[in-house]
Amino acid sequence: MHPKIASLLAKFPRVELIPWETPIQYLPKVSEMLGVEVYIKRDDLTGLGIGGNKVRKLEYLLGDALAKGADVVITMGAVHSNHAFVTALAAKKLGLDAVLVLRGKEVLRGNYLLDKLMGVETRIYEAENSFELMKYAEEVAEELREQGKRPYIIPVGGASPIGTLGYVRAVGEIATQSAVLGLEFDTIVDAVGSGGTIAGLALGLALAGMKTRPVGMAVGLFGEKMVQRIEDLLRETSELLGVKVKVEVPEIYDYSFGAYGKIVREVSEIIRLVGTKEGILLDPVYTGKAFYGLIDRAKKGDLGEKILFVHTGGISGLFHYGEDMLKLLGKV
Ligand code: 5PA
Repeated sequence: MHPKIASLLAKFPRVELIPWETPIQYLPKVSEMLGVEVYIKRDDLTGLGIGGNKVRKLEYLLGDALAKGADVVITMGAVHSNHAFVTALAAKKLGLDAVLVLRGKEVLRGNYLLDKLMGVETRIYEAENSFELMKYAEEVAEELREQGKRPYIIPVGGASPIGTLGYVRAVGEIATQSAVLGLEFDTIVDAVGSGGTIAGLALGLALAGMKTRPVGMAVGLFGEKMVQRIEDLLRETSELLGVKVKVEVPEIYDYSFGAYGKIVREVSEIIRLVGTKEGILLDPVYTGKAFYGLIDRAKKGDLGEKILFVHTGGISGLFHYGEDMLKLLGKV
């Protein structure tokens, strides 16, 4: 752990949900194919439930919830939300209750199936996007308060300044691991959904004084609102940490293929390629699209010679959308 990052984070309450440092692995076949060195930070192996990036954010978010005396956690997302399921599971592990405010078609697959199997309370609402669910989450919180409960709301994807600390910490881990490996990455690439992961990476890299460039691959439509959200997260998280650093919004490319959650053949092919060449499973909503973006940009020479891809998890997506993917891939 990078000493400066460790000391900046020391004052924040954190519950340890990740029992290890996630490994950084070399991807020989993909590297050979692209003519650059591609490494992967295995944050799919964060070790709670289905793993993924959300567990890092939850170490600080649930640390804060416990410090504030909460007894029930409310969060929101699409029915396939990795974040929602992992939040509920981590909350329950810590003895807290959880209510999930979700949107979309109720199909008993992937994470929604896991929500049900784990007996998590879910409520489904109509909304254009997950950010619109906040008003329903506030209604649920009010209802719970009237019953004498102490609710704690976690925003979509855990994208708050406290959640963002999780990825500042991840950079602290990457800094020492890359020093041990004798590697200096030109770029760190990840999938951008709610924006918290890329904001934490960008801030962490600036604090650690690393030259590595963060590059985001947007998996939902990327516009001014998102840039604003990431700018706000960068500023508010710096304030929370009590540091004065000016960090620009990272480079972000749109690899949504037209819509968040749209399942497409090109991405399904990349998932099969990385699975069969490297033994690593990506998902069709987040990491598959981001890895497609990595391949595309690396071929154009935009990502430098040494690239670190952050595998942010999301394996449940394969079990939610696998049939659609198979149809797109055609018969084997
Ligand atoms: C998600 C997000 P950020 O939200 O921090 O930008 O991370 C994007 C991301 N990879 C990357 C995986 C596997 C993810 O699940 N998921 C959301 C969810 O509800 O699960 C927040 C959208």
